[in-house]
Amino acid sequence: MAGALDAITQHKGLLAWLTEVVELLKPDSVYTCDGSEEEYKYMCDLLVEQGTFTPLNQTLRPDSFLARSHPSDVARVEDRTFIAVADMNEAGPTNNWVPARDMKDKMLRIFKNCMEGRTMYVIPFSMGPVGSPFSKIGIEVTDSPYVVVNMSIMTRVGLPVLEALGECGDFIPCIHSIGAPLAPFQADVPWPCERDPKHKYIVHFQEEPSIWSYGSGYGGNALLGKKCLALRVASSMAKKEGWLAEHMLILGLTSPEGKTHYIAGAFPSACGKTNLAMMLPTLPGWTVTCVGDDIAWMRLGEDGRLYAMNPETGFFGVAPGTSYASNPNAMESAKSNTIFTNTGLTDEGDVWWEDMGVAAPAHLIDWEGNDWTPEDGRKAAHPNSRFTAPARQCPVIDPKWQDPAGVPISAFLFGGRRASTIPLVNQAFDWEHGVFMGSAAGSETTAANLSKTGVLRHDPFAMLPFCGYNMGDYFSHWLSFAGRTDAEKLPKVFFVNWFRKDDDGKFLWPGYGENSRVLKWIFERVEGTGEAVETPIGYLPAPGALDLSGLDISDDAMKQLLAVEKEGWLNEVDGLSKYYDEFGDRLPAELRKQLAALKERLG
Ligand code: GTP
Ligand code: SPV
Ligand code: MN
Repeated sequence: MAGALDAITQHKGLLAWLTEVVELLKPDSVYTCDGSEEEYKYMCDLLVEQGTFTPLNQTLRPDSFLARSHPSDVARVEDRTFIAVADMNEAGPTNNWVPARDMKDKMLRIFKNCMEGRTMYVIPFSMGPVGSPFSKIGIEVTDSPYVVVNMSIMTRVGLPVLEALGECGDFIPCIHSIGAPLAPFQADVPWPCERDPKHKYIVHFQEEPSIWSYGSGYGGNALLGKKCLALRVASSMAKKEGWLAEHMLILGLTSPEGKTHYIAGAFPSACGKTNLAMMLPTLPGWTVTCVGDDIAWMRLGEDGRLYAMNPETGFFGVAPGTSYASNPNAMESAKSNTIFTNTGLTDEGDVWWEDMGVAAPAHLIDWEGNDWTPEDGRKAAHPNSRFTAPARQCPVIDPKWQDPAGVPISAFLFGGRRASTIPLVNQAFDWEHGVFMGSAAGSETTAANLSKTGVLRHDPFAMLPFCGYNMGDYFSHWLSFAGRTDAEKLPKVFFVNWFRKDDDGKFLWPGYGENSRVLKWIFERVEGTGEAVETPIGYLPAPGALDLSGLDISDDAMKQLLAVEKEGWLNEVDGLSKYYDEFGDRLPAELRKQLAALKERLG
């Protein structure tokens, strides 16, 4: 356990970097994580002692804990997230660009002495199976034990990673601080962090690469393997190396005949990835297995197909809305060994959140630590409250979920929250049209980031907050796959929308397990058996092609869900045309061509 690092690794680069970091951050002590079970328990005990963790009822929720964050620190901070490179055009119009050199100077000032009075934890972690040539190793230093235990669930942590690194392997330095040094004898608080939003920084030095995150202890701001490394840094490496790092779930869909196709889907934050990734199909005989719920790393295999792997080992899932009715496999995954953050706490010592499928208790402690009763009208759980659960606990985890080679992808889904216009499902004519569809994606914003919720924004490929380089170049990168393999080996592309609403603001489609009906049609399209009609926007299910057996839904609702509304689509075209302007000459000509062709088809 907490051994001196030079007794554990002979990696000179790592030791030199850590010496520099300690000099800069001035922690009281340094602890290197070995990734053992004893260590995890020790850290949980420490968090209980410090008041960050409340142990949950051992019978109801074994080996699980609740953390309440500071109310200023409840989600990702997109406007404090930066891409630091020399040339602004390499970050592109969708990122907050900062000149790398200036930002490095600033970071060196801000991080100076920021760990005084605290322990610095060194977390060696691997995104992807330890030792696989496709995995990436990071070393996160952090002053948050909460981050240590969450990283232990979400990634592969500890000595095996240092072993794989050897004496000269590459690693991505990740520096994290909550930005709350402790003076001698100063009492700590349960969730120390920088409270002024303008003093938080999530910075990616893409040219090195390295990650510097200051001020927040929450989710993607602080668990640096996830959005920072596995998406922003990895997407930029992937562009150079010819692969893809995407904000996508990966699922296996098996037909009653026993045939499996793997599907990857990109939906923006809090738009249904975890739910789809482990859904329980309502259609008899169909099964879904989960490879991953948030991030997919993909590369072309020797056979010319795209293979996807999940670089993570856990789920950091949205709690509200998760119930045995909507997502039983998530409920089972979070039954034990789980960290809950910002949910309610019942008098029995279990967690509770809105739409958990359990009646609200007469009294509980809400996410801010206050007494709560149903009459209060406030939410008991924060809308972005989360569970951190080990993927291995998912009852439908796919047998190949840790296979370093990944799984072959047959179909891509793009989507988002769209109350109008966008139909339930729609298939692209070909790869280029599919890339166009991905680029055209948009969604109403959610509580997963600190900005305003419910605002419609463009979110190409659900990567708006996560693409670590110029989005125009990203589009070109996606298009380039057509020239690198046979067209028929590339996944078929579909656009889905579970969030269409009627005039009263109610969802038209039941969603969740019923989405299996849409997956079945997609499976059949991949197999070449599903019936479709050609429309100006793509292929839609032919009448009767969508299996609605046993589903109580009106003809009128289905008509709306599968309509191609000319007015709405012309609006989309206009909006997209203006959006494309932002990319200037970095926008691939192919996408303009696709947009013009869509406009023409709409007539
Ligand atoms: P991140 O972890 O932020 O990337 O989110 P995610 O894309 O994994 O979203 P998740 O599956 O956690 O769903 C977010 C919210 O959308 C939850 O409150 C779900 O209940 C709700 N949701 C998910 N799927 C559906 C669906 O098919 N229909 C409807 N109406 N709501 C859904
Ligand atoms: C998201 O916001 O897309 C998440 C949650 O998956 S977080 O890890 O906080 O980024
Ligand atoms: Mn996500």
